[in-house]
This record gives sequence, structure tokens and C-alpha cells, in this order.
Amino acid sequence: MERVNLLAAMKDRMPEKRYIHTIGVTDTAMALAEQFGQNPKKAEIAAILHDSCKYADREWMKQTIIEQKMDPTLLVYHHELWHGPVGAYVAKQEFGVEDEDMLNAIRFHTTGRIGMSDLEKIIYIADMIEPNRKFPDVDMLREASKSMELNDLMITCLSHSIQFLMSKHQPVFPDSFNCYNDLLLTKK
Ligand code: DGI
Ligand code: FE
Ligand code: FE
Ligand code: FE
Repeated sequence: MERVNLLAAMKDRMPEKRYIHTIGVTDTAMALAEQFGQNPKKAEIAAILHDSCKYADREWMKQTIIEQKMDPTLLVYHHELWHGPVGAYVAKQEFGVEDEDMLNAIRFHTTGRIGMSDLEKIIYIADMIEPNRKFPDVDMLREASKSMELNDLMITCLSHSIQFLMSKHQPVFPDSFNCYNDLLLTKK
């Protein structure tokens, strides 16, 4: 499916604010893909679809996680973590995305994981720094994105997310910690 059709489908599934976020992530992901030598077309489609299930029915997502044999640990953690994995499933089933790298970028956009590809990192970072995001430090992260290499930028963004969760005494999904350690341990 093409950009316009996918965007139209997203518009029907989410409130205006989330749709504007989706466009912001898409533009940012495409720019980061250019900057880091990745395929902007893959970044575009993955970004458009990344939050397709943000407002999906919670019970349906739970059943999908069980039926599709996704990581059962997800169900123990906050339901906010479900829309990435279920979104990857919908991207394939409903929107015909076959590319495993694009599906992983959608699947792991909230948590990260061990062994993230460049495209996965780009979607994670774009989700965090797109122009409509407002949180303290977002300008610092946007600035960092102009000069840092991709791995360091990913470490900076992920550690910010983890520290934010910890500051509020929220549980942190194991993939996020594992991703953080993996990024540091495999650093050249
Ligand atoms: O869907 P978005 O709002 O664009 O962003 P997202 O998918 O990156 O994150 C969705 C929410 O999930 C966000 O409010 C923070 C939360 N979150 C991310 N990682 C974890 C988490 N919440 C918990 N409890 N544990 C995590 O590891
Ligand atoms: Fe999300
Ligand atoms: Fe995110
Ligand atoms: Fe998002």
C-alpha cells in the first residue's frame, strides 16, 4: 500500500492528535534514514504503521498476543506495551507488510530489544523526538540527533526512557534493559 492509503487508514483508527504524531514520526524517520544511510521508503511505511494499534481493543490485543504466541511476558506488564507487537501483526495481516525488518521496527518500537537493526533504532528514536513531542529534554535529544552516531543516539534515547520510568517507579520491560546493556556491550 502507498503512503496516502496507509495514512487514510491510520486517520480512521486514531484521534487527530495521534495522527499528527504519526505524520511527525514519519517525516522524522525518513530524515533519519537519509542521515544514517538507510532506506527512507521502509522507514516511511514502518513509521506510518507504528501506532496503528494504539487504540485497539484491549481484550482483542490480549487474545491476539495469546493466539499468535507472542511473548507472554507482555501480559504481565502494562497494556501500553501491547500495541507494538500487535501492530506488527496487523501490519502484516491487514496492510501486507512482509519485510521482517519493517515488522520488527513496528514490533519493538516501544521497548527496543537485543540486536536492533538500524531501521528499528530509527523508528524508536523518531517516535521519541518527532516535532510534536513535548517533554523536558526533548530539545536536547533533537539536538543530539544532529551530531551523534546512531548507536549513541539510541543509547541516549533509551536511557532517557528507562530513567523516566524508574523515576516514577514504573516497571521496566526486560527487553528495554536487555537492549540498553546490548547497545553498550556491543559498542565498538
Ligand atoms: O505509542 P507512543 O505514545 O507514541 O510511544 P511508545 O510506544 O514509545 O510508548 C508508549 C508508552 O509505553 C509510553 O507512555 C511509555 C510506556 N512504556 C515504554 N516502555 C515501558 C513503558 N511502560 C512500562 N510500564 N514499562 C516499559 O518498559
Ligand atoms: Fe507507540
Ligand atoms: Fe517510543
Ligand atoms: Fe508513537
